Amino acid sequence: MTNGYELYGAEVSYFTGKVRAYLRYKKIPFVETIANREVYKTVIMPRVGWPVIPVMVTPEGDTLQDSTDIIDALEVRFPDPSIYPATPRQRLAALLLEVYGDEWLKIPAMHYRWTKNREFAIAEFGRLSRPDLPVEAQRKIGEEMAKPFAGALPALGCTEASGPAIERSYEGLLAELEAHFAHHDYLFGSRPSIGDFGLIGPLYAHQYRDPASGELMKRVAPHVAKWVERMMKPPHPKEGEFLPGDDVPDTLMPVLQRMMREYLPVLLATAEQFKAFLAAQPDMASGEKELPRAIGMHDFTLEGVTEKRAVFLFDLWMFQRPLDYLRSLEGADGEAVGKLLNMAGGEAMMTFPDYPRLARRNFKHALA
Ligand SMILES: N[C@@H](CCC(=O)N[C@@H](CS)C(=O)NCC(=O)O)C(=O)O
Repeated sequence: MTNGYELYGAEVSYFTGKVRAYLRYKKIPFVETIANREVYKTVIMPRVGWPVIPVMVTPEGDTLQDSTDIIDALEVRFPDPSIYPATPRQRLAALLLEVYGDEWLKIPAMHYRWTKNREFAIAEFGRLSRPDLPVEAQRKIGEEMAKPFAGALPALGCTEASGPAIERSYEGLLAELEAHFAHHDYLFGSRPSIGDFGLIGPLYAHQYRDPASGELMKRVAPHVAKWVERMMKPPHPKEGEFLPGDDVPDTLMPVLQRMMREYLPVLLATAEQFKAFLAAQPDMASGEKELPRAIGMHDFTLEGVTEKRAVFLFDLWMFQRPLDYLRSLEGADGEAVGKLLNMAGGEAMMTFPDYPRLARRNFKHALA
């Protein structure tokens, strides 16, 4: 047994923010420990096998990793109030926006952090890892620790060529969310949903807390900044309702349209590339060899600019959630979400090709 729920993470971390916001809304008692060098060595590596946060250790001593798996395990233990809308349009939109926040909005988050908040991020990385050292030594350590993160920019498609398009897309998204949060506390009413928790990942640590990004958000999208504050310090934990009548507010349509326009072609190409990859790699198709995180490169287009990015399996694992839900719907429910997807420009989701199912084993992707 341990002392309640233990969260290992950091203020600078995308997915720790998602889990922390959830724990606070649900009023689940937890202790957060900063994942410094010692914690990576003594807790994260032995339990998870690779360096990643957030990690949760339950009171029974079980390890959970991946924000989605952490949240879903806790939803079983603390079901009320559910963060999953019960009605089809809201639920599908929430699941879609979780994937969008988790995977696609990494692009602007990483672009802004490492091109506009670099010195701050390096100082924070050093301070969190080695609080015992003087500032100059922390800076050197921060510089080392930042390498894999800043080095991931080209794999995410963040380059000098795509930078202006990333900024146009992100500022467009901020304007769309601003129009929504001017009228609603959360995406679907007065209760946060899994979609809100997906979006808070990029929109807290990177886009609100990093100073240059926070200045931009507060200036051009003050209602979005207020939503971030509500998410991170819920004024009414465990309260609120989803809008009646399965309403997906019109103000969310431009956000869903942006997701479908920018990201659905990438998901389709990723599914096709995964099938081709397995056909060419029998030892991976048979499960003998571990799947890699990325399976090559492909083109993507943002605001008219085409750039290359790595093809990540994480996207396909996450996309199974809205896809499974969509495929489970019949009759009037199926028709209702069909109309929603049409309006969002996401018709292609209804004929999305089957692809080999992904599961998580030993905190990594594996064929199910
Ligand atoms: N999708 C995972 C991803 C976790 C993740 O990417 N964590 C970042 C920090 S926010 C990290 O530790 N990355 C190290 C790596 O990916 O190698 C989650 O939801 O927990």
